[in-house]
Amino acid sequence: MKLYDMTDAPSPRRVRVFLAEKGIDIEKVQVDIMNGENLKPEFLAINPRGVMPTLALDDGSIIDETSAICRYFEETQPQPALYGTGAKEKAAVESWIRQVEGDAFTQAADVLRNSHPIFENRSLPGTNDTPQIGELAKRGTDRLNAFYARLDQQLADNKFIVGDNYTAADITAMCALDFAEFVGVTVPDNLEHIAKWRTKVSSRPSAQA
Ligand SMILES: N[C@@H](CCC(=O)N[C@@H](CS)C(=O)NCC(=O)O)C(=O)O
Repeated sequence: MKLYDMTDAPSPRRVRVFLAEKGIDIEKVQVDIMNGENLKPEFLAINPRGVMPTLALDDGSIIDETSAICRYFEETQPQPALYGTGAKEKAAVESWIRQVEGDAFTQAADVLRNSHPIFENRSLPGTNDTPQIGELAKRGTDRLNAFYARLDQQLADNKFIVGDNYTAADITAMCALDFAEFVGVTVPDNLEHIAKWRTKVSSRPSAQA
């Protein structure tokens, strides 16, 4: 089994943190997205979508999409449970992962990919040939700020995003916020609940994975 990875990219980081929390160690192969290595025939033969992370199983099949890869490991090694336990908590984890992916991850990607010259004609990840749209960078910033306010409210009454337990929702949000800050959309200082939660999740050893 191999994980196609790029150390500096935010989505593969979600898988690495998840694996570190589970105590799972697998082979990782670095693919340089900035140099377009993911769009070369060698990688497209592995995953025609050209996206990272990609998990290659020993039977030759591949799994992509971060949450799908994490769910594979949640099934093969259920403890510690990172997708929640019980119907209600599992649903809340799923809901928050989808919110963070749509309202934070995608928005940070829009800010970066629609403004930085290196992503000219690569404004969507993988094998798309899409021109940049400057307005999407502005909209991404606005939507991130709206999300920060909502997340801060959620964390006002919860130790972690869905309650008392650290879950894949926390991993997703930690990686999304670090990515958003990297692209220049910082969390406002007055959002104290995010600040407190962030110190907690970022000080876990897995955050360095
Ligand atoms: N929804 C996908 C997003 C994957 C994604 O966008 N990955 C980026 C790296 S963070 C990528 O592969 N980029 C390739 C490119 O820019 O061409 C997931 O969660 O796995």
